[in-house]
Amino acid sequence: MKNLTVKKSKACFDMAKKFIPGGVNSPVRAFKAVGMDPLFIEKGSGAYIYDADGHRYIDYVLSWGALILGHADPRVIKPVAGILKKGTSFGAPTKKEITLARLITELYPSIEKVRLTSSGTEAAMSAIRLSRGYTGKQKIIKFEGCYHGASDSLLVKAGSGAATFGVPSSSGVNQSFTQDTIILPFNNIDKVEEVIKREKNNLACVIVEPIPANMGVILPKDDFLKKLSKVTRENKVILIFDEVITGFRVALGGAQEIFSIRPDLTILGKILGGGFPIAAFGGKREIMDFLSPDGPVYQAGTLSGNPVAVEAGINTLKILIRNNKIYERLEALGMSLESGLKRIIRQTAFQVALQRQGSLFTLFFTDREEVADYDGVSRCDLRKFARFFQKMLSRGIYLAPSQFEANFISIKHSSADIKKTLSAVERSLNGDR
Ligand code: HOZ
Repeated sequence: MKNLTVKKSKACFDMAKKFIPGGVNSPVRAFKAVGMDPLFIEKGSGAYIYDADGHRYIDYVLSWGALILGHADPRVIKPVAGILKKGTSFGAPTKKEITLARLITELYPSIEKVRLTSSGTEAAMSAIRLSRGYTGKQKIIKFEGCYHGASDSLLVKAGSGAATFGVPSSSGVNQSFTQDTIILPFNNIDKVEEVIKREKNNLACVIVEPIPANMGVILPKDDFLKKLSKVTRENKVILIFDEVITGFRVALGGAQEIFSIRPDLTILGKILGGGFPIAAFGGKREIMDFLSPDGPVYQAGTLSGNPVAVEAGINTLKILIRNNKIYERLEALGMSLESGLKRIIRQTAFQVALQRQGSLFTLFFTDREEVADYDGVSRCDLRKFARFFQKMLSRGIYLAPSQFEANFISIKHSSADIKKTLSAVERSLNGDR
């Protein structure tokens, strides 16, 4: 294994730490969980990113899943360049917002009306407020290890960076903000049913990542989601699917398409903006009409629905809609990665478990056959994960720098990229030969 020369990245990081807390604008990027300094990225093209020292990597982070078409797809970038000349933000409505809203409602039958925001955090926070305003009830249920952005009432036992740094419940969040958040283990439907029936008169909503991907990829068991949908409906509790990661990723219509479930509200982001900052929340008309200016629940944003991100979003969705083979191709790439990894795991008898849904996957460093919840992820060998990550990086493979995150494949990844990745996995698991 060759050591990476990362002098320029290191110099950038030293400088960044002087002006930016921890040197980064989002914690998990700091690479702390994998015991090294972060790479500074110069550019991306297709399935690859290039660091400040000129190394090329096959990228499985893809801006945390946003870039399903790969980096700098000209079909997204060129029209955006055209839009930029006409102005970047007006703080007033534009026609293309209607186009994007309509596309979303066509792809997600559960969404009759939708509002655009600039980040998933805002969208999730607003969906919670809307649920409370609509039902007149206070409490919410979220699942341990699921992550719905960094707003106060949702930053309890959260996944992603919060779990990575061992502070799943952040300091600085008043207890009064979280006392109405009930935390339950994912995949345990008996517990969920018991609590919903008991708390139904106080419970505004249940928020869930239908396929959690912020504690690594966890697959919902049997009919966990179907039963969750039934028990929320029967007890007049709003069901919110956070599909920021799974939306347009596991299928064009997200996890709700795969499981044939219509949640009351849905949160979208990442792919929706094609690499630009945008997110959305939407759902049943009668709930969405509770939003200001028609209803009493306030929600707003200066850059919400800005023309640049909207243009990127429209073009990304149109490409996904027109090319119905894209999801077949992503599944084929995911499948070839899975079968290769499983062969290596069998041959080497290494204690790792692969979990995958389409182009979304995680390798868990565990002796268990499957990981079904946050407790299972917490038992993984984080030191082994960190060593594996470092070895993969030195072999030109850029994976998510935390056991508590997912990896992503884009349509620009080729069979040769998958082959190279598998060879790097084999050598990294086996140590250096
Ligand atoms: N919360 C994101 C991953 N699930 C990380 C965002 C970032 O660091 O860019």
